[in-house]
Amino acid sequence: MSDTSSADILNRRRFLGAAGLAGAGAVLGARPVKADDAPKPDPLITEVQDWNRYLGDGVAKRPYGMPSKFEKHVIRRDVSWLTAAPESSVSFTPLHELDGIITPSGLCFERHHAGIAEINPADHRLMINGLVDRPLVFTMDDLRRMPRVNKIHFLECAANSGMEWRGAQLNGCQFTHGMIHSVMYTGVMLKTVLDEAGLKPNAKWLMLEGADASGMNRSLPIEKALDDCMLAFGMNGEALRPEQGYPLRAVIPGWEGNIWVKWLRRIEAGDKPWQTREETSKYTDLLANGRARWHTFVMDAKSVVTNPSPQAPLRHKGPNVLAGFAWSGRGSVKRVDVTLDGGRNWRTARIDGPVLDKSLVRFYVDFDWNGQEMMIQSRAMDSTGYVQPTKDELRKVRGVNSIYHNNGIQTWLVRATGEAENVEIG
Ligand SMILES: Nc1nc2c(c(=O)[nH]1)N[C@H]1C(S)=C(S)[C@@H](COP(=O)(O)O)O[C@H]1N2
Ligand SMILES: [Mo]
Repeated sequence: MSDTSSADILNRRRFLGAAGLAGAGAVLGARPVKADDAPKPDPLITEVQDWNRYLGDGVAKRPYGMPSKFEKHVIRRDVSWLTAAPESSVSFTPLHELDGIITPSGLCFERHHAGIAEINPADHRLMINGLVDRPLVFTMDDLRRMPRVNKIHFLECAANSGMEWRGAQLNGCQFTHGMIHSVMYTGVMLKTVLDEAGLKPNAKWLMLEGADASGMNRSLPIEKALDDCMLAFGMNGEALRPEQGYPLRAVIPGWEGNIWVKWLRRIEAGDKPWQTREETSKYTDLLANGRARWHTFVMDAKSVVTNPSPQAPLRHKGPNVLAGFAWSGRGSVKRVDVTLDGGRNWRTARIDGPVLDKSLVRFYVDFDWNGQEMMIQSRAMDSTGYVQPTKDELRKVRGVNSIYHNNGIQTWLVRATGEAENVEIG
């Protein structure tokens, strides 16, 4: 496989007529032009189209803009057999349809334990109690009058890729890796709010509690709370979406999604961790020896190639763009390596766009495809020097009992037809 040459770049374009195409091919030594490419007028060029003839919708006909009707396939999806009820379930981000590093708000995966709470912000309260000097209650207006910050962070559910622990299972990066999103949050630093209440010296842990019907709560160590956590009321420049915890959610950068409590209504300061249901029966990692890992908060470095992938087959030979995401809960992404031949040769991917702390980064490999079978993998390295492990390396240490924290390297087999499949290299 060669890197993209200037001849390839020329061949990507469609020339005005097939004569031109043949000419360019001859000069540049490109693939031969087939008979059915013979000169044939293209009505899309020669005929006037409807959109060119008639007036379109006027302004304000679409008071809240929606994607083009030709993008209807770009949606969150669920897997019906995965959970018993849609109120306690998950829908997945269509990673293969995205670009850049920001997830559009309407495409952010959702994980609810008791459905979406619909809360009027005028009726929402945030209470701070426990080991504080001044127990306080904040309205949303109170929070909006405190010093405000904007930060881009990824949120990954600890169960992302959880179905893949025992072997390749779901056919599409939307399902294998789609329990992640990355948006810009607006809100206040958690520290600002805690300073106002005044933490007592023996306050070592916080308990965050949601206002939804699950009353979900989690324990958060005070060092993390004072470091980079936020209380967010905004995402991507507007209010949080109901699915994401409107009107207020916790942002716990780099840590498993479960602790990012949505519809946040209470923070209690205490001197030890609570043993909430989420922390004892779920969100613990059962090891092969019967012991369990507890409080495995951090999401380790991980990456996935989103294009090509089972939902996004290759359609053209010649120049192609391989695209993917990488992230690390311990800092920023330093490097991403990609192999097209099952690990025999690795090349360093081109990271493009912002490289931010605990945020998704976008990577590309511009490559040439002559129709050969490929085994595609990506491997992320983060700012701590940690390198994303293979799934087998992970299984050796953790066994296969847990569904959580699977950050192993993903393999896509791309067949000669361009179709891709979720596989593992034995
Ligand atoms: N109140 C409340 N907060 C919650 C949940 C919930 O069900 N209720 N689900 C948690 C889980 S398990 C995850 S992975 C994230 C999902 O956030 P999202 O729906 O914005 O993707 O929210 C977390 N916060
Ligand atoms: Mo989760």
